[in-house]
Amino acid sequence: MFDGTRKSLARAITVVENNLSNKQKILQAIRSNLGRAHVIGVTGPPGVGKSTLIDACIPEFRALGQSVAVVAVDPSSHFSGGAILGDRIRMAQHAEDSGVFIRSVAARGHLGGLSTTARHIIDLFDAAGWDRIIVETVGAGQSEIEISELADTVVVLESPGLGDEIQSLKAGVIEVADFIVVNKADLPQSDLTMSYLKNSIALRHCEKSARVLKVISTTGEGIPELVRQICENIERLDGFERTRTIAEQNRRSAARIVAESIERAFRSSGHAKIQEFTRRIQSGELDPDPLAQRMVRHLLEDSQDSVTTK
Ligand SMILES: Nc1nc2c(ncn2[C@@H]2O[C@H](COP(=O)(O)OP(=O)(O)O)[C@@H](O)[C@H]2O)c(=O)[nH]1
Ligand SMILES: [Mg+2]
Repeated sequence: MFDGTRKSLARAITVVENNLSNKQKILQAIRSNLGRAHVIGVTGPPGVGKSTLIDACIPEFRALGQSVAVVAVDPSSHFSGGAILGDRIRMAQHAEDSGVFIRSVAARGHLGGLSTTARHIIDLFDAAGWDRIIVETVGAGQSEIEISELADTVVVLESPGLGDEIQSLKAGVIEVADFIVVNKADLPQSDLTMSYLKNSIALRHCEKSARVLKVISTTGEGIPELVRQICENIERLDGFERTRTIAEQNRRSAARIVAESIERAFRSSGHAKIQEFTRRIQSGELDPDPLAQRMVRHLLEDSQDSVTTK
């Protein structure tokens, strides 16, 4: 069973990844041990330097006595190829350290999306007592929002560029970021990019305003300052705000889990009713919008019944 040791952790991850029969039992068993780890989401476009940055941050966290688990979620295409091999080799410098655990996970959903498997693996690390869980995801619009649902601290990476070239300015990204990090500050225009980002943040009047930093991940320049500020953020969140964050995250991820299950049912179910709906939607006979609303109403009445009859 799952006792939190490295070996049983590796085994539990395999169980979760391969959907083996004792998966639910393990997930059930760890439920009461969740919410202790601090999850740091690192996101940004492919090639921006996420893995290099994470790699550079690990020794800083280790120097503070914190254990670090890395969950690297990449589109499946990167897993067979050189890119992920590169990740493994670069991150392998920490391989001997028992306070570091690096795991790559296939993104089975949409590009950069966080698969349910990835979420479960994060939970396993959390339950096993890992202090910091760094999750690398490819920024592709939706994934930044997804990462914000489970990460306590969101780091969005950007490389030097101007205006339209700056990918983190896409809708919603600035709003979820705690830190916007201009990586590759050894390249031209990094200062211009910084001020451009700062101006955009000031104009948005977001609830939380992201801090903008610049680093050179390949040399480690700026990394200690980034880690220091992340730790400050962690301390700030520990306490009332963090409890609220966890409650909020749970609510949002519950909503996503329900939505995903329904979507899955629609995509793959051979159920006659769903086939009928799909056929009528495709023929233009049925509008998905009122159908969805009717289904939600139905669902709520139904679950109300089952709650009250229990
Ligand atoms: N010039 C420069 N290159 C960097 C820096 N950080 C990462 N890179 C390079 O950018 C490429 C992509 O890095 P990687 O970490 O794999 O990006 P990821 O796809 O976001 O994980 C690699 O060739 C890195 O060596 C940096 O600070 N400066
Ligand atoms: Mg990477």
